[in-house]
Amino acid sequence: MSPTNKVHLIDILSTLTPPQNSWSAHILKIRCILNYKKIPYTQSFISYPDIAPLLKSLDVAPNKSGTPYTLPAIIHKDSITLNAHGALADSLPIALHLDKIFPDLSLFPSGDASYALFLAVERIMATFESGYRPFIVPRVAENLDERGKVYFEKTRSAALGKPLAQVRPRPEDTERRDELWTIIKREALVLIGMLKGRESKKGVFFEGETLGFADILVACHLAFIERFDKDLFAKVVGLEGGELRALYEECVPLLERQGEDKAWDVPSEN
Ligand SMILES: N[C@@H](CCC(=O)N[C@@H](CS)C(=O)NCC(=O)O)C(=O)O
Repeated sequence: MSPTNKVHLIDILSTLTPPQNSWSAHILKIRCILNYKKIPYTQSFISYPDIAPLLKSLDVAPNKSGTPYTLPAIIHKDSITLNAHGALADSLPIALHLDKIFPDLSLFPSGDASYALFLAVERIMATFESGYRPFIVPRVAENLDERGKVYFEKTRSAALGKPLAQVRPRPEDTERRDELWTIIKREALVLIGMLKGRESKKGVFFEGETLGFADILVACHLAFIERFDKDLFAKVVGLEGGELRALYEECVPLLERQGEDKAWDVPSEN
């Protein structure tokens, strides 16, 4: 199959300045894939409260757990037949789909071994994220459009059981800060050990000189931190010999390159 029409990527609206305006680690994964494989794409940025109405209108199946309707989503009628709109949500299914339809520059350079590596790194990133989230999530709200901010504060405060503004540890709360930093550092050091590899290892990526989906995943989490907390970002990428910084810097063009803007109509909830 050789798809001809462009893939459309739906991203979340924010007040961040392009080209650093894509910020969600989940959505950045798909942006990186589109950019890495040089897949022609269009993009639109929509406000948080419009995500569910839009995905419902596109007949996207709700997620089996967690928030039912989430971004990223792509629309590509040439290759997606799950619904009449050619829409697909959830970053891993989207990544696997794009890798199948656009096989050049595989996301899994060593095949099954790369996929296993990705799953292991994803597990590490989940714990790493539990350490950095309290620093970052309150800052997301501060950088959303007005409707997005109201929605985000309401849903996240309800999920966390306290006002979002109280989630970020205050500068004087050194005990909580140290506790979270211990988690971040412990997980980052595992990644760094993997990136350093054995004595003979060359290249900044897990598998050496060839990028894979595990590298993209790490770069996207680092970008999420970078967008909202430059000090924490500097502390993380400064660990050891700067292995995480080197990986991140190689991925910056993939994180920043933009598709062609294309407005996408969003239905109202009622
Ligand atoms: N498992 C999903 C998670 C995606 C996710 O959590 N997306 C968030 C933005 S980062 C979202 O769209 N949330 C919608 C909402 O909170 O209403 C994936 O990997 O795509």
